[in-house]
Amino acid sequence: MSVAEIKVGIIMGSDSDLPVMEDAGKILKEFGIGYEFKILSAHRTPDQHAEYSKSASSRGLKVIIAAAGGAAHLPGVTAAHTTIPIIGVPIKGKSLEGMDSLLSIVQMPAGVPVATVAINGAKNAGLLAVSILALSDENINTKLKNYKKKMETDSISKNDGINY
Ligand code: RP5
Repeated sequence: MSVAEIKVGIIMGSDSDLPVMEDAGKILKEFGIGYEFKILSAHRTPDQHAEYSKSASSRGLKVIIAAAGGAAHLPGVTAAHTTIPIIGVPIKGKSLEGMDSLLSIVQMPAGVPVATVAINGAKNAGLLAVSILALSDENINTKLKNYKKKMETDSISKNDGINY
């Protein structure tokens, strides 16, 4: 896939975040949306991360999903560098059940928003990126409507066979 077709950047602080973040990629793939995975850390690779965030818009990215665990500064610092919508995914680490990541990401100062999903909420991060892109793409919008319709149908059908 060419760089021009990539609409969503999925960045994360460590390769240890990958098993969770693969779900975001799966959703984007399902909707036929181009994406890229990058390991970038606000702490370990600050220059590379800043360069990525500052150049994201000019490279054609429309949304960035940023995941981090612990002192999870990656989504917020990304938002500081760009006007592209940032979706933050708090990663559940080895301690504190992911509450450290959640609070680090969700408590942004006024003026620098990050749309924070649930702890390990990579699937919803992918779907939120789809929703943002659907605003300006009728094809994606139709697919999203169909996705929701199927979810509704599947949920209703779970009542079949329940007799109590
Ligand atoms: C964060 O530190 C990463 O996003 C990861 O969730 C956490 C631990 O990283 P590793 O020590 O596993 O590389 O920056």
